[in-house]
Amino acid sequence: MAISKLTDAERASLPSRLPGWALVTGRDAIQRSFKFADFNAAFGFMSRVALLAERQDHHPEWFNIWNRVDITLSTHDAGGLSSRDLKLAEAIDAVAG
Ligand code: H2B
Repeated sequence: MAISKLTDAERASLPSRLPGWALVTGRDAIQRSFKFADFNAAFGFMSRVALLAERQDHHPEWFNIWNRVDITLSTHDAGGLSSRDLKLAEAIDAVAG
């Protein structure tokens, strides 16, 4: 079962649907950077995101340095953005509060 990439209409809705996220230059992906009070808060966030990513069977590419977590989302099985990335991004935003 192939996963389809986002349609042009879905892409056009990105800024209003996911205002905190930006398209990655040179790649069909979205990214957002999160900042927390300290490493403990950042890692707690990552732990919660890890659990929901597992539940969705959809996983982030991410980078953490102390209180900062940079997340990139793209669907490897589709070779670009799909609705799975939007669903995960919305869930991540909800976890971040
Ligand atoms: N995560 C992301 N970001 N893209 C995928 O295509 C993907 C994934 N595929 N997590 C899933 C796992 C797939 O490899 C497993 C076998 O369902």
